Amino acid sequence: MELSAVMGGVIGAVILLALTLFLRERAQRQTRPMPAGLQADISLPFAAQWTLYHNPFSLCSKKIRVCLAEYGVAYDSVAIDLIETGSYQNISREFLKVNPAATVPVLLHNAHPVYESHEQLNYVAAVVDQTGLLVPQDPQLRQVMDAWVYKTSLLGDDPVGAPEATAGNAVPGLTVPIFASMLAKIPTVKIVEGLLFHRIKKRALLFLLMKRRGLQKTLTLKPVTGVLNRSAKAMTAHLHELELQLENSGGPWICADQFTLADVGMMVIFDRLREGDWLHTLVHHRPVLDAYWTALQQRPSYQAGCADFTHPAVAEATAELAALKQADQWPSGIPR
Ligand SMILES: N[C@@H](CCC(=O)N[C@@H](CS)C(=O)NCC(=O)O)C(=O)O
Repeated sequence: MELSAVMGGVIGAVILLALTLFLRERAQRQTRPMPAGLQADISLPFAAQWTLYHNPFSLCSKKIRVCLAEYGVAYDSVAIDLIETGSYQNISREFLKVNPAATVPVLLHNAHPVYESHEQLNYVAAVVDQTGLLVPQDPQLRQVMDAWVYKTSLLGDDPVGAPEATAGNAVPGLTVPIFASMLAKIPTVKIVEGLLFHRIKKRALLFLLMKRRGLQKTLTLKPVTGVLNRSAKAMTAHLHELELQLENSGGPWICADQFTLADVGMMVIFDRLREGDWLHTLVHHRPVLDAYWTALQQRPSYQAGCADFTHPAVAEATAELAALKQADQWPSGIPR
């Protein structure tokens, strides 16, 4: 037999083996959307009353951490890496048993998972808040709070495509510069794992592109400038609505003098604006919003749920974005 025929056979066998291994692995790591709220029919092997699967940087993880801190609820903490903080631990076989949708946060109460962070806020309140600590007793104010919990939610699989829907949805687009800075330090092979196994391929593809181009070149990509401009415009509108609400309520909170779950949702959005170096453009020049942000940072829950979880790569990204602006190297055509 000719050498080339032997080589061809070997290469074919290797490809077949790799494909078999890949298909077997993929079968073990099936991802699918999950329904929101408490899943009473799912029981996982957990002994603690409350367990939280979360990521230091994730917006929705911050939200439930702040809520638990406000209520003084103790929980078992399980940190899960996302690709931006180091690896795709959220698509590991172990984590997919906890959440087949591959997202954090997941709150477990007596071993039953609760999915979606806005549902988690309401769930914790329903279980622990007998006195209305973070939930107004007045029905009208309750409606206001519910509306703002919704407005601060991150909804759907493609929030970047719908930043006008909620202030929460305007966040991922404004996070792109932070992602681009963080991904520079992540090995390409780790990002490819997402392409192979994550149910949403678009995100992994975008991350690969960011990784290849680096921060500054990512910021000049046409689709990225489009996303940044659209998200900044949408966030400006959401913040304008918040400003009116704070003026109407008389402050210092969304529901007047009661700090509620709605402020929990807003706190983490403002914290993300801080991380993305957007406060100068979107908040500081608006006294009502600036005073609100100052008050939010003074809550002990801000320290416990946000500041105490500062990820070094995020702090570096924030500094990098601020430095680019200061050195006048921020691309024109996108908000600064
Ligand atoms: N609507 C969900 C959003 C959950 C979500 O998208 N979480 C992000 C972090 S904020 C995540 O896990 N991303 C990982 C990934 O998609 O790979 C919620 O409010 O909990």
